[in-house]
Amino acid sequence: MGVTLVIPTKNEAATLQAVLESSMSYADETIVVDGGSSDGSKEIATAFGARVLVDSGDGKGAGLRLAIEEAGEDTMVFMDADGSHDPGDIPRLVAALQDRDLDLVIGSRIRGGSDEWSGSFGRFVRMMGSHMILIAINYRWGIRLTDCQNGFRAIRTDVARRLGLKEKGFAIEQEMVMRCLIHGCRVGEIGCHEYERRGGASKLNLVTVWPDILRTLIMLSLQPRREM
Ligand SMILES: Nc1nc2c(ncn2[C@@H]2O[C@H](COP(=O)(O)OP(=O)(O)OP(=O)(O)O)[C@@H](O)[C@H]2O)c(=O)[nH]1
Ligand SMILES: [Mg+2]
Repeated sequence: MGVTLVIPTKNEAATLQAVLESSMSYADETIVVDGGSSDGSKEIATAFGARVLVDSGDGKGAGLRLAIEEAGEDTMVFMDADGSHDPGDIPRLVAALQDRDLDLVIGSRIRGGSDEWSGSFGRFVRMMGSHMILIAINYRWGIRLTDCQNGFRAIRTDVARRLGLKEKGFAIEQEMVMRCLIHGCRVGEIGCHEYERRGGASKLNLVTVWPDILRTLIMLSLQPRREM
């Protein structure tokens, strides 16, 4: 399987070079999809030979959707630019897709552990919120996932294109899982460890992200199962 690695990036100059150095050898094509960085991230990506796409600036979801349209290989792996993920897990994600005949494989932080889910009240709230969403998805579709929000994941490109993703922001991750389930696609997971971001600043706004996620959850939960 050919692999397109997609790295959504917004002002990640502090970490992008190291992320590219350690990950590009696992992919046949590397796309850095940039959300209007002003810190030289785009230039770093170009210098490293990545294909650079510039999204509409509406958020991470807009970036991933552009990369899905543009990917040249039959498998896509999404990985953040902040050093939170171990590029050595890329072949494991792709192998799970192939060996277990799955359409989407999520890197589960419950199975692999996370350095970002404990240590402060804000992190605890974030972890609890993620679990509530997860429980709702598991209940609605009768499955047993342990993580539906991690951005580190692999999906078959043709499936990703047919999902009709619409989210522009951070709700894209849940939307991808839920639309896969609506269409009867096979969703699985493997354990992947999540590290603290290695530098730069978080782009996640905890106040604005939850309404988006809840809206997506309610809207998609009401949709019947249907063919793609
Ligand atoms: N293309 C694009 N990428 C984005 C945008 N917003 C965030 N990203 C990238 O999406 C990835 C995830 O964003 P983060 O800020 O790390 O979000 P997070 O992992 O939930 O938050 P932290 O745990 O604090 O790191 C990072 O690689 C960001 O640079 C955007 O608008 N467009
Ligand atoms: Mg991050």
